[in-house]
Amino acid sequence: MKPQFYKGNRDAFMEKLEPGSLALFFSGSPVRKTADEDYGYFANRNFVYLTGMEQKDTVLMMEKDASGYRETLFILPPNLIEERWTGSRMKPEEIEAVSMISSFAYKETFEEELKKVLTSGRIQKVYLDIDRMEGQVVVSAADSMEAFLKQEYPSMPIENSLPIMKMLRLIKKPCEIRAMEKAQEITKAGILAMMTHSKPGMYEYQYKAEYDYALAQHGVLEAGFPSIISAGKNNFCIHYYGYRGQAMDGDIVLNDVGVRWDNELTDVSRGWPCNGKYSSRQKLLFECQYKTSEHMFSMLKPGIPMKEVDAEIRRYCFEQLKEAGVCKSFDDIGTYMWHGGAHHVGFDTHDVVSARDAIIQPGMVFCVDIGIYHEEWGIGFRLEDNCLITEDGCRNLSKDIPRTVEDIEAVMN
Ligand SMILES: [Mn+2]
Repeated sequence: MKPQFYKGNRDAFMEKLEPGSLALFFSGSPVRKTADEDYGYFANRNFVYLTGMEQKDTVLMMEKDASGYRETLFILPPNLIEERWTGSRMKPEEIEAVSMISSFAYKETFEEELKKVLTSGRIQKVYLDIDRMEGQVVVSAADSMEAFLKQEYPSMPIENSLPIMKMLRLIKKPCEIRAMEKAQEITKAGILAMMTHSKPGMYEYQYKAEYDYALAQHGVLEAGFPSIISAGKNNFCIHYYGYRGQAMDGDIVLNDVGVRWDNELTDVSRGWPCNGKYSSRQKLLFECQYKTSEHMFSMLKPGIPMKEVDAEIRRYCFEQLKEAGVCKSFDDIGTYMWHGGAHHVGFDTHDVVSARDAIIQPGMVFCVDIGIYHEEWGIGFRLEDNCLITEDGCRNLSKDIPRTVEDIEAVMN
């Protein structure tokens, strides 16, 4: 992504604020795993969306007044000893090249600067990016800052930036779509590697190894999110991460995987027979999925309420299952359809956007995910693609990843 993208995101965010507002965004810090080992560090996505950089312990401060806004990035200072162990820290000129931020200060001065700004009389409210989940254990930097401000500046109103960020992230820009298209190509390589190596007796971890290997060959060193790769009965666990099961002759192998490229994700699912040939029952259910998916792609366009997407998937898929003689009454559809499938994709797999009551608009990207689970027959799979809404319809971004019985059998044999 070009630095103009990140600068544009900051402009768009600050546009929504009134003069007298101060906004703080934190990249976050690594979380300790054990002893002197941390979990893999993952920068806060809203921070990345605004800056394009992922360095830990960094703070973006933006202040709006009547004439516009000014910004400062508080970064870690150079530290030769630390950098010898953990690698070099980004220098201001390197950060400017990715973010177009040109005003810097060292992190150790942040509290002092914050105090100066908050006591200047210019600030009427502070925006923090607060995104808590129920039962959350780890306290984010924004959470800590909220507690600090409530303690030290109890009369200072605090607002949440998250609703604005969710609105901005909802509509994808052309450069985001290009990154997603590249991510789709690599996702395809990963899924094809699993399909073409597939054979009865293969373990789920061997499929996963094929996927990870194919990604690494394209410079993607980590799957976009924890890969779901399951076989046979394990397909009935929707978020399965066991990897120890074995695909036996006649089993379906199911993947639900993604790739992150330039911060944009994919989220694609396919289910194929490990022996390369769908049985008649597998084919019957697969056709119901496929027809439902095609139906959705034919009807999705700007103007439709988002909540109708899942409802229509359910209704249409029921019709297919009824015609196939699998499900007689709509009341029983829950026996075979266990989940909806219209979550947005972007900087996150389950993208943090406000879409609950949204009307479908050009630039949205969401999953069309049709899952059918027939426990009695031992067949469970889903067909999940990524749909970009265009001016007059939509485009299936993952259409080149084999998605019909014929295409899947052709690549496997
Ligand atoms: Mn998925």
